[in-house]
Parts: sequence; C-alpha cells; structure tokens
Amino acid sequence: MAINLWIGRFLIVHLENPVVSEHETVSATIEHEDELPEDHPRYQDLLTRHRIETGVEKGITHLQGMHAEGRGSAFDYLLGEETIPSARKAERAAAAHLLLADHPVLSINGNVAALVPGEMVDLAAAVDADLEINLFNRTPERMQAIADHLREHGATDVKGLEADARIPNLDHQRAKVDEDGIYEADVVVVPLEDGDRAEALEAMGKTEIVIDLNPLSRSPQVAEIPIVDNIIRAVPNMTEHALTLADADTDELRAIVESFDREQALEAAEARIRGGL
Ligand code: PTJ
Repeated sequence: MAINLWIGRFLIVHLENPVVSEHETVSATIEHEDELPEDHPRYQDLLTRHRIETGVEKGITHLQGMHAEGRGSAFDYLLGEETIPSARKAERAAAAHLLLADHPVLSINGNVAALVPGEMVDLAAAVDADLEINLFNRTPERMQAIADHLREHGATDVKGLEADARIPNLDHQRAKVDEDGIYEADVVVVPLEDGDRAEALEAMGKTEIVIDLNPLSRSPQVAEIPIVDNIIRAVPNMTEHALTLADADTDELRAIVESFDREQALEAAEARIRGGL
C-alpha cells in the first residue's frame, strides 16, 4: 500500500514537472533546414536527407528518389564527404566545357530539383545555359511542381514541358525532350541518374557532364566529364570555376578541357572509395 502511494506521488510530481535532459533540447521534428545543427559531424548528410524528404512531401521528388539518395549517401561516406582533388579538376573542366558550348543545357530530375534548385539556377546564369526538366517517372503534376519550384528559386525560363522531340532509341519517359532544349544542345549536364539516357545522348553526339557519386554507374562511365562528387558540393564548385574563368579566352578553356583525363578521374574516385584516404 505504502509503495503504491509513493509511486503515485512520484508520477504526479514528475508528470507535472518533467525533467528535460540536455540531449532533448533539439526538436525531434525538423520543420525547416535552418533547424539542423550545423556542428553535427554529418550535417551535410542530414541536410541532403531533409531536402529529399521535403521534395517528396511537395510532390517534386519521386519516392524512388529516396533510394537513389541512400545509395549516393553511402558512396559519399566512403569518399569522406568531401570534394576529392580529381573531382575538383573535373568540375573545372566541366565549367570550361560549359563556357565553350554553343547551347548548354542542365537537366533536372526530382532529386536535383529538391537538392540544388537555386544552385542550378546560379550555374545556368554563370554559363548561359538552359534548364530542362527530364523525369524518369514523368507525370504532368510533377513536371509542373518542379517548374514552379525552380521559378521560386529564380529560374525565368524552364524547358521540358513542351516535349516536342524524342531522344532516339530510348524506350521510356526520359526520351521526351524539348526540341530547342536537350534535343539541340551540344553540351548536357546529366546529374543523378544511372541509366541508358547517357548512352543515348552520347550516340546523338552530345558532350556529357555527369554528376554521380558512384563512379561505376553507367552514366559517369560514358561521360566525357564524370564528376564523382555530391551534387550539393559539385554545382556550387562548378559555378565558382565558371565565374573565375569568365574572362578566359577560348585557347585557355580548350587547354583545360584537353588536359582533363576522364579515366584517371574515375580511377581516383574508385580508389578512394575502395581504399579510403
Ligand atoms: O525524378 P525522376 O522521376 O527522374 O527519378 C529520379 C531517380 C533519382 C529516382 C532516378 O534517376 C534513379 O532511380 O536514379 P538511380 O538509378 O538511383 O541513380 C541515381 C545515381 O545518383 C546513383 O548512382 C547515386 O549514387 C547517385 N546519387 C544519389 N544522390 C546523389 C548522387 N550523386 C551525387 N550527389 C548526390 N546527392
């Protein structure tokens, strides 16, 4: 009887005056990415996951995009979650290629739109490129949601909604492109897709810049410039290089492109993933 009374009193005191431990001062539900603790050792990964979750909630990112993100995150962990020297060279060569291009296009899928919308708009402005939405899981609702999202982040012209041309020999939704966009482009940035579109675009004679954390994916394997880096780091780095090279002449840009060794870049990334630092 006495013990029951004691337990009752304990519960009343503690429920009325809950003791909050220091570890519980960070909210369990993060409403906005600003609430993420920037000093967390895996801050960038938390940020990436949060943006993908928000993208899914907003109808921008496909549920499968979460699987893609998980895969990317594992490779990034093995890379040390930093831009390795060979990726930095690739990002500089990519910027030079984009500046040399007559008609560069940056391709946007649901993961790219969720992760780096404003950063893609900035890169497009720095190299005078078009932004074109191209989805594997294409629906009119997602196309519109992504176009609106890009416009909210400063895009003025978003391509991909017309879909008045087709990439030959590609039997799925990614074949749908705009004639005055990817179809006519000479250089295309293809981020975050392990697929056959990269091969089909190569067969059309386009120069491809692929951003993918897995150096063994088909897309970086066929790309002229494979960038094995997290898109969250890669795109701002490319913009920075483009702004630095803005006044470079054609010879200097060509020299940067020609000195880039794609095989060496793929090998360096694989070696880092397999062997660590
Ligand atoms: O939006 P949709 O409908 O076009 O669908 C897009 C997804 C991403 C679902 C689709 O393209 C897909 O399934 O892609 P995969 O085959 O999973 O390939 C994605 C590739 O991107 C993988 O090789 C990942 O390692 C890589 N990746 C994932 N996140 C990142 C990344 N690479 C760079 N930065 C990342 N943050």
